[in-house]
Amino acid sequence: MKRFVLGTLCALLCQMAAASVVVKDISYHGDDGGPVPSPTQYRNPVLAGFYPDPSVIRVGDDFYLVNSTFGYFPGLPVFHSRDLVDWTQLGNAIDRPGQINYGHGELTGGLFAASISHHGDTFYITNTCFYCDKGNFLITAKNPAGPWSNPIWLGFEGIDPSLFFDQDGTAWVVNNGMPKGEPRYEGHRAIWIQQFDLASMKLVGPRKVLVDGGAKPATQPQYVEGPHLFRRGGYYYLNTAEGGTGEQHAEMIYRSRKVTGPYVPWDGNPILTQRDLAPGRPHPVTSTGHAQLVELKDGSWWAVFLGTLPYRGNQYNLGRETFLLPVTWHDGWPVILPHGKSVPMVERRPDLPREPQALPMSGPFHWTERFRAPTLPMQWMTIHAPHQSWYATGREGLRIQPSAVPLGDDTSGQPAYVAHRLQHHRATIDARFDVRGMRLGEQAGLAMLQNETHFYAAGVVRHASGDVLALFRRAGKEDPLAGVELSHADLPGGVTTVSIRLKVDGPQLDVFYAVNEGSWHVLQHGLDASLLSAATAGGFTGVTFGPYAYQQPVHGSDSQKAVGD
Ligand code: 6LW
Repeated sequence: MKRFVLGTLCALLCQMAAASVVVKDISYHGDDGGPVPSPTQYRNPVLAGFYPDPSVIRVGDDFYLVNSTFGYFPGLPVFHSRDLVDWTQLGNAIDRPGQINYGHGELTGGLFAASISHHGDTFYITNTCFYCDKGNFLITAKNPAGPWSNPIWLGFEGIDPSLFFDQDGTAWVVNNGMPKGEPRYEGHRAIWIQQFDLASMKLVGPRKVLVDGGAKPATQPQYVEGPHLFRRGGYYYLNTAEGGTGEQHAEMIYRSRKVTGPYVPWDGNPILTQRDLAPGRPHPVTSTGHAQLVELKDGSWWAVFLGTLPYRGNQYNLGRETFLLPVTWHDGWPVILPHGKSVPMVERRPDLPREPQALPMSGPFHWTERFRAPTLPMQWMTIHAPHQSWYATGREGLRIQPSAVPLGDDTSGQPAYVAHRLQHHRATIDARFDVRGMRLGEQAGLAMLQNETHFYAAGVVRHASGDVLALFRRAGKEDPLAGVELSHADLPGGVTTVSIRLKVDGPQLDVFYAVNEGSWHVLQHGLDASLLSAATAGGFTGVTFGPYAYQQPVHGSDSQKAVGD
């Protein structure tokens, strides 16, 4: 038995030592300029980059927030804050490969909008795994940092389930679903409610429609979704998003004396939107919606919601980000932002003691990651969950074993790609690779990726004739799964270390490289980074970057050398 374990371990480690690349470090510098907050202010977004669909709760003096992550693993980051502004990630609610079966779907499928709640001594997250596993589920944890339970599948159709605990301890799930009967128009959806029994962990009693279509059904509202219930005074409030998660996105409010309705929409709706503002305004924020409101101990209210920061019209690469704004009350109705007002980039901080933050999540910042800790830091991700270990952190850095699956293949296995969210429009990413362990036919470098059909990848390719630094681009389904080679530079013989730099500035990307810690050379200037925007690439994710390693199919003379290698 012991020998078997050692044998298996050696098989893995020896294999990794034989054919792999080592990422010595990655440095990130990002600065988008913009208004600078004074000491009494904070900056929006509070979580920059691909942190969509925020859900927030308060438990005593502590706030917790979760985001959606789609096809990335680990999924559903859980953040903590005591001031609502400075958030520190505690863990990921989905962090075991066996917890959720992501399948081999598109990156934009997977873990949709999650909702966090708390009751007694337990935290709950409700979520939908879209196109994978069995739809809507619930997970629980005693500690929000984890471990979170395996999913309990809830078995109803639709998305965006949110669990609400009433004062008497009864629990209710609201979610987006198809309307009763035939949809009247494209995008016609409804908000449903059903009671949830904590003892059996099952939905009980009748399902009921609370909102059919949206706040003004005659206008055929699209995609009513992201519902949350809360209580204030003698009312139950229901807030929902509608208009779709793009430029038409808006947040609506309804209220009722009874949790099961009927809910009446406010005639002052929407309580948040940017859809009717002038496109040329300074510092535009678009697509605002999918909000959740939270009450502070002092009785004031705040809201988190998603928004995007576009360049050139409505193009944005970073994905949907998490914003924060104070809520004001008007005749018993909450308003996140009065009509016609643009989302402020800086705002007065909540009246809460300031909380130190482990890692900056907004504004200009830089960091260097050396991957020396025993595990990958919790903000790094892979595409779907790894079912065998192909990367390892340690004293030398991040060792990656190349995959035969290219970055663009979302059906046959897992590409070897370790991803971090891009958090600025203007950013420089430098990565140093020890390439001594690479084999013939292998490719390893730095990628910037919006999804499997839209990415850039700059990597060392080990040919029998010598090493080259090659740049690949995939700009649509028609391109090969590993991308089209745009350019390459021959590398001198005996190269041990190669550095690759990606410099992005809104719609422009420049790629550089350096050999054996030497000076930087341009590989290609002025590439079109807008193909990484949601407008071009589609989907719900945001851009990530990181090291990748790919075992290219080996042909001809290369294959003979590789066999004897
Ligand atoms: C999510 C829905 C939405 O489930 O987009 O922005 C979907 N809102 O509520 C994916 O994030």
